Amino acid sequence: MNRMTMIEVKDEWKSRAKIDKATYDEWYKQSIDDPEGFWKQHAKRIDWIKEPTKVKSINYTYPDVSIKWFEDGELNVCYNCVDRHLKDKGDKTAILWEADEPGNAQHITFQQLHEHVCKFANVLKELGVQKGDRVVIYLPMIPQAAYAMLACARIGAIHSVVFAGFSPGALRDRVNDSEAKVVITANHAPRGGKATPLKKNTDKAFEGIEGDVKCLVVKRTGDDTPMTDGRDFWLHEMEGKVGNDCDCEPMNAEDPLFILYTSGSTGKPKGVVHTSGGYIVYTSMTHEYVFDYHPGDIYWCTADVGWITGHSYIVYGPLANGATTLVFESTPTYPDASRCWKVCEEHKVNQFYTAPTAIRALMGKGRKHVEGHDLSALKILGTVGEPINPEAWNWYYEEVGHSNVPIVDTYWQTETGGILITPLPGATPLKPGAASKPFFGVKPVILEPQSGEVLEGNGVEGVIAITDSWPSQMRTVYKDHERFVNTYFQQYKGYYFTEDGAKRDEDGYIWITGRVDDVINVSGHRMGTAEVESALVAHKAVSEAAVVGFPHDVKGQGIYCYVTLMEGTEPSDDLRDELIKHVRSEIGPIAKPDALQFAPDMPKTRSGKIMRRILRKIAEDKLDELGDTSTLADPSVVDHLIENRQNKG
Ligand code: 6R9
Repeated sequence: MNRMTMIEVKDEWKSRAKIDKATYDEWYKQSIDDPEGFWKQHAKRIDWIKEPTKVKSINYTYPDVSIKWFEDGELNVCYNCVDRHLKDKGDKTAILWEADEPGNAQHITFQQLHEHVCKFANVLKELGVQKGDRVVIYLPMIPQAAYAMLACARIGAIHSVVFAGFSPGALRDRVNDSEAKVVITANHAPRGGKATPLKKNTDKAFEGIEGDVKCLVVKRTGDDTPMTDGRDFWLHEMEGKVGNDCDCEPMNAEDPLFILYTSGSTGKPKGVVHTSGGYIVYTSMTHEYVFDYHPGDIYWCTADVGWITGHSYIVYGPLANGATTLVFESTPTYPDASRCWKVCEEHKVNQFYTAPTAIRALMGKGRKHVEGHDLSALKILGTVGEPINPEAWNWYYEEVGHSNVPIVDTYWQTETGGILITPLPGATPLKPGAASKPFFGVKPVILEPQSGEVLEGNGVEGVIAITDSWPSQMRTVYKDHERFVNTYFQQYKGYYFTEDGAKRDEDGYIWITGRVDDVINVSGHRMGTAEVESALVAHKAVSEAAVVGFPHDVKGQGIYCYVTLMEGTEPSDDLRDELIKHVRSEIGPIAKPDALQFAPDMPKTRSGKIMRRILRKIAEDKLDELGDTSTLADPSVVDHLIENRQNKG
């Protein structure tokens, strides 16, 4: 990589930042040389009921993997996010809610947050929820989503948030897998001027939900929704029946805080389990230093609470720090592409954290939407979710930050709970497109993909793995520890394997090159190709399906499907539309294929394995990179596929 593209840390950034280069170097060294001492010290940022005496006990030896942090400590995460701020920040805004329709913002103070969360927690108890029970949260971006999460944390229930854009089928599977007691939803979910009938989706999911599961409904709009007696309860009615006080349940540091399902390369989505102590230490600490959060700052992360970014950097990290966190119900393009900048101007947003796909979409709408807005309060810009192309990075830096605001390109995963690799605004010279440097306590290595050998030094490329643990690492796959161990610890022994490719350049900067498994990244959302394939083959017309990603200007990657039809079924445009709609309704709008090609035959090896490499190259129009096709059972299949390539929209 060209050293010329490096942007030095400006004096202004240095002078306001909590961590300068010398501090970064010193703390990083300490965190690696003496992790016990380092994390014992930094665990003090949290209020413990019983301070931990043990810091870490980690075993990465396959297959006996076990990860524990602060294991004899006791705390309550909700207390740390709410109660402990009441004394000196009670009247300060905790949640700044920006509703779908502009001009309807609401400020919820820490005092009010406390009242809402206590009531909510009492309602859950009234519905029979106890410590350790699972609660599914299927809500749009409304304050009640945060109340619900914090209420669970308060009483020791384990929440599982399901993205409100997911289909009834996806909701049903997650409720059943986690054996939840309650599903929390809203009657309607307004977004971008349209309202999704969320409760209706939930009703559909309930047709396949096993056991005695209750449904708690938030009245977001005036619209009515049918309620089932004995199963469905309005939140506002229940709140009228319960008291205002609710004690915080003392939790062990290793008690689960939440489950969050995420896509993998095989099978069903995995229930990623995060626990209490290490998670809140690490998310609050990264939030403070990566975003250089200072008391009084207005912090905005545009993610959805349905994803890990919403958990760690809208709700838990910021609130544990007593920050004002902006919760955004709408989309960056509603009512037009200036929405984000209007919100930044109106609320004097200091930190703005979004995804490359949003930046590319806004860039595509032109600079006129940014121009003329007073963005002078912005101190930090952030990105997450996928590699950011330098063009989008430069646009963000120049048009939004006026070349005066550092960008933190934060690399991490659902599994890692918090940010692993990122520049720090006062310490790290910036390179457009590079996730840059490890956060404290994180020891990344680049491995040679085949041999697993560690590639030392700079100027190397391979896959990225992490030596040793950090406090917010996932602990297990819900009800399937073996899957956890096999997915992340089997291939490269002694390391946590991220399933991402990466390089370390001549300056020691880390660049993430993307997934090396069958996961594609659509608008920053992880999608297992296997999930889309199984949705397709669930349709009666389909006998076989293969799904690959291709580069997409706005979404990062798009979804390209190859479909073999059942004997006697004729391909047609109508059937193509029907299959695309089918995937959309089976999984959700984010899984809608961008192209679907009928393939009478798939390119297969003689042992019957579909050669996805070839399908990928065809979808990418890289016909000169098809490579060796001689091992195919029938090489002529490829010509047919090339001739019938589909327009990718
Ligand atoms: C937080 C989140 C994780 C996958 C990850 C990687 C990609 C995330 C990135 C990035 C390059 C960044 N990813 N941040 N790639 N640069 N700054 O996104 O979690 O939804 O689990 O996705 O996203 O491929 O493995 P999750």
